[in-house]
Amino acid sequence: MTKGKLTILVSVLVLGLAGGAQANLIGDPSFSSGGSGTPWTGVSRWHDYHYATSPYAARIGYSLDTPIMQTITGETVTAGTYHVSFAQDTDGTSGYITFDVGYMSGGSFVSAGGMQVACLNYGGNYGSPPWDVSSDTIDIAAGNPAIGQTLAVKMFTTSDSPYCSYVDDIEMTWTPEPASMGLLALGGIGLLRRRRR
Ligand SMILES: [Ca+2]
Repeated sequence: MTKGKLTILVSVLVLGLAGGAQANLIGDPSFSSGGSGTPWTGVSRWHDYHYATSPYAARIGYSLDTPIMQTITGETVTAGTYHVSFAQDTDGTSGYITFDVGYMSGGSFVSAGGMQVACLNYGGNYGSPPWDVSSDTIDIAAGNPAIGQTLAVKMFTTSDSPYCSYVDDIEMTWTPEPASMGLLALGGIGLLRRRRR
């Protein structure tokens, strides 16, 4: 096999893994390790209740100052759309769960873009059913300065309830940006950002 053909083959494989295969980019998405041997950082407490197949969930509301984060080795921030979903269970009456994609710089998380979903109120049933699955998307425009950095994610809550929220079964997949109106809109945002500098 020539070097050119090998490059094409590898490129096709990489594209397939990143987009077509829709692989979950999150490491230990169900917190199966229970707090040890995990890519997650900042989890203040692991809970015994479970949502699906593994008997732990992450508590992200115990301290509003402590997000959970992980670096996704081998993946970079890439223009396109990140599709995010996760299960949540909460004792909160207000607030939001925020999920950001970005990268780590000098021990700090730098956001490239994010999404917010409402904390859902189950009136004190936190930790036990019912759980609800929330989902949204994060668009990363072609001009985003984070592109090419090693991908990391950060999740936290803005709720003022100490028990909001438990999250579990986190999934994030990536697809290329749509080649239509979306591109025009994203290009416009890029131009605006450049003008502000
Ligand atoms: Ca779990």
